[in-house]
Amino acid sequence: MRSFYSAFLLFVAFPSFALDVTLYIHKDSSEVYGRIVHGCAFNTTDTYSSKSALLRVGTGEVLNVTIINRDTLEHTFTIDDVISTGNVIAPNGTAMFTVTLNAAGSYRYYSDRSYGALIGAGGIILVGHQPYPAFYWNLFDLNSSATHGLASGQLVAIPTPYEPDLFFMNGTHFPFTLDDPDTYVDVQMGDTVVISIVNGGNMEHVFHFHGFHVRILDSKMQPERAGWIKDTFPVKMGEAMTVMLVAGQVGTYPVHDHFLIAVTNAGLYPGGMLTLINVNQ
Ligand SMILES: [Cu+2]
Repeated sequence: MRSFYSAFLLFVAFPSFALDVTLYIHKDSSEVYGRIVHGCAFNTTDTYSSKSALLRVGTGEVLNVTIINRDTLEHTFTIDDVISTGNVIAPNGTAMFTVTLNAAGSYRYYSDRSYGALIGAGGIILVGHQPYPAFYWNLFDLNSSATHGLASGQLVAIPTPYEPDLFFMNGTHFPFTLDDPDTYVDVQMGDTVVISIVNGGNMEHVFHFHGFHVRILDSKMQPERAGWIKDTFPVKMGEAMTVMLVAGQVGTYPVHDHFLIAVTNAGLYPGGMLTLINVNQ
């Protein structure tokens, strides 16, 4: 009886399902509101996009990540408190990592090199919280003129005082946040969904929901807030958190950073970290 029981536990603890993904590290420049920005990202295709990959796995599911580094500098695949050593991807090299996350919630993955993390090389892994549909807000801010020195490695830290001029959700900014189905929360009346939020930027952001209060399901940096029901909450630097939204009323409602500087594009309002929740009848 005892051996039967432990065999059963073993089966539960080590399910045999797995997700295999390939990510490409790209570094490139693009024009955003007339400013040239040097960015770095983990992309799902072999073409640069400022939107880093958003991954979703089940709790305990094996995640096999193959990373192809297209940069001429080494990078890392880092998840705070999960993988922080032996995680280097050589310049123009390939490396494979296997990660199993047993606790439901949001995780931030990133390259911990200054020429990675400080110009946007990071994304989200959402674990569990099935069966709810998920949306993702990968937050990032930058000072466009500093990105060039950071990208080359000539600058290894953000110059102070930090004066960010561009603000991103999933590599894009309002009004284009409404063109991205991960950022624009378009749901049906009565739906329950989760929103996975990571702050990979260089300042705190404070999110304000119009029309709804959301339930904080998990938070890496403020775990005591799990279970709180709020319409405004801080998303600290390095934070990874998940909130639950119950779409209980029809209509269109803004969600934005309460620091109004972050709701601009190169000083022009409205822009940046602003999206909408649209609840259809
Ligand atoms: Cu508001």
